[in-house]
Amino acid sequence: YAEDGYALWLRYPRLAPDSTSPGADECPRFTIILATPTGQETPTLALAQAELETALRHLYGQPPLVRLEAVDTDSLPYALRANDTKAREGFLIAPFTTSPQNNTSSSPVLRIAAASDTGILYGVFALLRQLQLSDQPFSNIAITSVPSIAHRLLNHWDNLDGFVERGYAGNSLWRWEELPDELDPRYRDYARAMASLGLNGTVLNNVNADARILTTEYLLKVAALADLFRAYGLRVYLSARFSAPIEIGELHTGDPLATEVAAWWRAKAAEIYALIPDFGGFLVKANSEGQPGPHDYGRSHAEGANMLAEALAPHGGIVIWRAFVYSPDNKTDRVKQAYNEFLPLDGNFAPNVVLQIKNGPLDFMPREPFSPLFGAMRQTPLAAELQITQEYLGQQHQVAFLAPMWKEFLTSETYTQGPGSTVAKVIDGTLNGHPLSLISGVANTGSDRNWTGHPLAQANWYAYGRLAWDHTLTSGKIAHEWAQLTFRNARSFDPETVETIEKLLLGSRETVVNYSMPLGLHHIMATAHHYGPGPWVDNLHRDDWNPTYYHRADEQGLGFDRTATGSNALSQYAPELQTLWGNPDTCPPEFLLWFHHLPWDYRLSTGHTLWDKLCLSYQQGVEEAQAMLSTWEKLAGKVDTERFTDVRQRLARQVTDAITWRDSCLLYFQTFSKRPFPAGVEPPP
Ligand code: GCW
Repeated sequence: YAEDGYALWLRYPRLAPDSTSPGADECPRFTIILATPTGQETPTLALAQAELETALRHLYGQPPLVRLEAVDTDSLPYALRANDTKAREGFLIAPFTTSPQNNTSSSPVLRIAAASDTGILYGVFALLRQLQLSDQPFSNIAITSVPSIAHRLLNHWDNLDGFVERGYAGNSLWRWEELPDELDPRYRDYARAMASLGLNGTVLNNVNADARILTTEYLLKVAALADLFRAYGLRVYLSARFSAPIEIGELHTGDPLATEVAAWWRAKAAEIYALIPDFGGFLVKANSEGQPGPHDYGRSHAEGANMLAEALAPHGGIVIWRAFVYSPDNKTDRVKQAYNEFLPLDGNFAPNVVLQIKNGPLDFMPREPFSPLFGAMRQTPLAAELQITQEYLGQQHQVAFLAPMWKEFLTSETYTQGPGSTVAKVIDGTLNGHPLSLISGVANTGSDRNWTGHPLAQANWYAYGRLAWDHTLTSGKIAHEWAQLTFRNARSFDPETVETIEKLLLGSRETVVNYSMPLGLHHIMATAHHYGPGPWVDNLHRDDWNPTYYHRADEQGLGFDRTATGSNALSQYAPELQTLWGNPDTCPPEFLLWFHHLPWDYRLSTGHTLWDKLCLSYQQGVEEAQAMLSTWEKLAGKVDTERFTDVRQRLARQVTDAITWRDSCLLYFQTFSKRPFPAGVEPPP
């Protein structure tokens, strides 16, 4: 079929016959047992069977025999037996051996067992992935897997008019004007892709929410999607606008402590659950960037969140309250505000509230240290919000594989309970003992035929899903999986092509950092659209939107002093990190200008002056971008023409963009440094 990217990582190319195969080209007919507590056919198990049949027919030329069986839950491994979402969604895949007298066929038998049907579906996708990745014979596959995090969500920033905020792959997938009567077949393909990664939740609408999504008219549309997604284990959530009782109700206030407001939300929750019994809950952006919220009534975030939580609690729903807040009047340092606003509220949130925090304290920059809230707030379940869409990393024009960035974040030490207190353990609930755990990724999907605009950006959706399931996976493993699943060709499998793509992906995010915001620089992109450089003063009304606020270049030097002599944002971290990051000589170079304002002649451990290192970093970024293009060009004839050409064109643009970044930033910063470019740096024209 056409390699237009629509099939994502679910292409199922024909594989060479399994090595257990007796004949050269003949595959044995595999038998797969799906074992659940009831052993009964359900819509989810029907999907699991259909997936196995289609996939194995493509992979081996013959569908398997699939049998349903009841399993005694007590016989499952402990990890799958616990009474929580993680255990219920886990699975076990193991070879099945019958006693010799019962063994009527010599063909291999595998058994997938789980405590829920969704667990089986996830197990089926894991098996299919494994078959395409390893040379293991079918009958040797043995995997037990349980997700690290209970709620694994995509956040769509999709508006009701079809526009996607920070979306670079076409319009929204949701055709609101057609729903609920007409169901685009693409909804199923979306849900199937989500299930293939083990993602179990989707927030359909933008956090800059339109209250109309909560009207009956729209809830019927949402219910149609939820009905379709259910069998895939995918639950629907909605972004709720805090002022909805005024905008779509008949109230004159949205005050969370007013009884009529609480009653309005209780009734709304009841209406939603009558239509969507497994509705996930509300995501709320409050008192941030002009959105309404409890502060409008002199109430706290906790009072706002708890009022909604109380409405959802009887139905089992949760409130996902965002911590992305900053004010125009914040004169000290924007990155300190969320901590200052939320830490005093720790312990005040209802048990079905989770606080959703962006990975860094600023805003999805190419590189940021982790938000200090992850270390500080111990009594509240904390969720990570990652951005899959590349708002600040070249959008759909540039390749930036984000797994290394997310791993950097997840493995960050908070030190709150000594070494090993990683951000990942905060999010999965284990460090602070929270049963509620959640992760969100801001989607990079859209109506483009290949889902993500840039063909290689599919790898970011994939990587997010895989890490949400298992945050211990390495970037290398994820890149390898994705490249192999996505670029393996029928019969003519070429491991070198896969390896080349894998390596290209793995270095790409650092390349983007190097040519755009190296050494801890941040927020120096062009205003509003956030594409390309713009470190200069812009005609903005707000200090905290002005790039000069962040880089603080002057004749003396460059960078934001966040130590005690500056904003002291550093004090929001554990003492170990304050010591490490507080001294420019021990601060890792990648955070240097995040935490320090340093003289142009400051000498780094590499022996370079700050100015020279800055120039060399931008130059390195350009050279790396050029190398990505030439690496890709070597794949001519090895990758299908459609995807080859598409990626080549985008990489060529990425080189031009990298040069623009380097030239703009260096010429601009040179007006302060007044120093020449070091050898090896091509002078900008
Ligand atoms: O990064 C900024 C984006 C806004 C976004 C906001 C947020 C949804 O530029 O487009 O709004 O963050 O995360 O709320």
